[in-house]
Amino acid sequence: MQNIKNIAVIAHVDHGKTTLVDELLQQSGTFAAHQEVEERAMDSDAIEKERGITILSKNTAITYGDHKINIIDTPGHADFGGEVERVLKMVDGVLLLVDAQEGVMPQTKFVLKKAIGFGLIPVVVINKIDKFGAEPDRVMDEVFDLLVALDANEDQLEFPVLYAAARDGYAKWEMEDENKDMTPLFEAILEKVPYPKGSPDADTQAQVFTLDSDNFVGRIGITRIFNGKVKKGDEYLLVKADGSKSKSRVSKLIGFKGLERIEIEEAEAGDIVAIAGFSDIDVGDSVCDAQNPVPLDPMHVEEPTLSVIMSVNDGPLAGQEGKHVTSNKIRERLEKEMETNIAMRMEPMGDASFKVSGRGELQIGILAENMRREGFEFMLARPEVVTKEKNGVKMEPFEHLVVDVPEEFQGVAIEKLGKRKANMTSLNPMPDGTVRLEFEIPARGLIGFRSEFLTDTKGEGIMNHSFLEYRPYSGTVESRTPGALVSMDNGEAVAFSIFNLQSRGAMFIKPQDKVYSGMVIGENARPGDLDVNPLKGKQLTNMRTSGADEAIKLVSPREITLESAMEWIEDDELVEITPESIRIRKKSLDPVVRKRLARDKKNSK
Ligand SMILES: Nc1nc2c(ncn2[C@@H]2O[C@H](COP(=O)(O)OP(=O)(O)OP(=O)(O)O)[C@@H](O)[C@H]2O)c(=O)[nH]1
Ligand SMILES: [Mg+2]
Repeated sequence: MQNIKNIAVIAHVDHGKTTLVDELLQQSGTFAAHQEVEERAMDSDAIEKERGITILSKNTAITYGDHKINIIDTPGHADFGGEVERVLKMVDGVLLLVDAQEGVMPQTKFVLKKAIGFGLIPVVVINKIDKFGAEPDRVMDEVFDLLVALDANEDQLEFPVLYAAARDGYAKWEMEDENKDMTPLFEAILEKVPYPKGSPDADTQAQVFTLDSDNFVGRIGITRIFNGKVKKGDEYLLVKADGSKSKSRVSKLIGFKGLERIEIEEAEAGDIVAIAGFSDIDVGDSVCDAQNPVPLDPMHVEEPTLSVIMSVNDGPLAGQEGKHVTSNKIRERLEKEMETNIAMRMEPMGDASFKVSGRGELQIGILAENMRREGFEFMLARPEVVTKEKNGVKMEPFEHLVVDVPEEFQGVAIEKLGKRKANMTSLNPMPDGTVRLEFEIPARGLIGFRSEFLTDTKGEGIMNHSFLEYRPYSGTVESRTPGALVSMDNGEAVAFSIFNLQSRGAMFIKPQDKVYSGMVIGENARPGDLDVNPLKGKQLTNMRTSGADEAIKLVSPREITLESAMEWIEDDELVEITPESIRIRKKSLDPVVRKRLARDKKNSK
């Protein structure tokens, strides 16, 4: 058997996972001397590059001495926790990175809890020790306390700790040691991560944890082989989560080496390889010996906590900017997504709409963003939490929330979160002069909170949250206070009228933007909606010079992103998404119907 180590790199968002993998690739000499490699090479997807975050976990392999190390880089954002969960089943060890200044954050807890649950011993890497304000000792204590709180066993509590600056390319056993290179971390992996169990002589058992596709061979399943061998050309049985089986031959077997993929003839227990030849291969499927199939447990990841209704765009501007606009197209695309994304769900709701559920607004937002880039047009309603019934009690998801704010904003943060049913669990001054507040809050209370929080803290507050558990329903929580400025006409917005409306609130549109009756064109500074006319030009009698319009000073409109719009809207509003635009509209475009609904709502309160 080869000497193999399989590890996943896990952490809270931005604590340096992908950067660390870069360095491990570089310093193991996996790249050829002349090879040009981009920064954060593993973040290969377009949206990942743009946003500087990892969305999908990805694997690579390096050679170190006589060992092969398979490394899986995972996403740190809470919404992609499902990715991390399924990856943890595929590895025999984890590198847990913790930012030496930020310390233990909500997603550190979430991923470590899962890793501990799988019995893995973490190699803890306190990263970014170069940072001003780094406090490695404090952070080390936080990690230890967390492990105790998570009921780690004795072996797990003896976890090894290294201190690193991934970006600067070094890791070391003691803070006093010299800053050299990654050798100590490579040693830690070889010494502390167990070898894979399983035997190459047993019957084949492998499991798919990610999908990929190749123009020549079609669908590819990236699998961890737990037992036996996988050989190119041989026949295997594919067993799905629902028990259905199909036989097929491996048409191509692909191994990993750095950022490259190489065709191989055979791989054995302990390794991670990509398999082609099974046309309907999916995440969680087992690839088994054809004569003596023993499938592995299908994967279970935590259920989605947030859902939104996606529907066909039926607004007056529908079909002008997108290629795929019908409900059939949308359904096909969503079905395709659900095959590979086991942390998401989709349910057709009739009347050309679908309920899409995921872990959070970002996860659903990324799917929506991918769809609009592919030419889709559709609408999204306000996100709702997924409630459950347990012993006759209605339960809702709660989140662990950490906010870091400059001291002067502590009061307003606590007050606003109180209204959203948050319960403060700790308050700690941080070395950089900010205060760290921790809360437990119903996920519902967080919908739409981010933009309000950023305004309240003048952009200086930082918030992070991740799923805690389901708890009994906590009653009504407050939502957006300001109303909407709603267009009462169809056409192109005029600078002069936008200028006049500016004093009413924050505008979302600029001159010449297409608007329609019932479209939300700004945020009313006061509660309640206001119908306004963004098309009104200047009266001729007032016209002095022809260039006067250009002299009007317009405040630049508030930028609406897909996620900020999803956060902002209320129950009676929708986000309209096309490849070119993101608009907000009222569900009902008819002003008379809207008035009646608003009156009914008021009366029912
Ligand atoms: N000061 C300092 N910055 C670092 C270090 N390592 C990484 N960074 C920076 O931290 C930021 C985030 O790094 P990434 O490697 O993308 O973090 P990540 O954990 O992969 O992030 P996600 O995948 O989105 O969860 C980047 O701007 C890095 O340059 C370090 O050792 N010191
Ligand atoms: Mg990353």
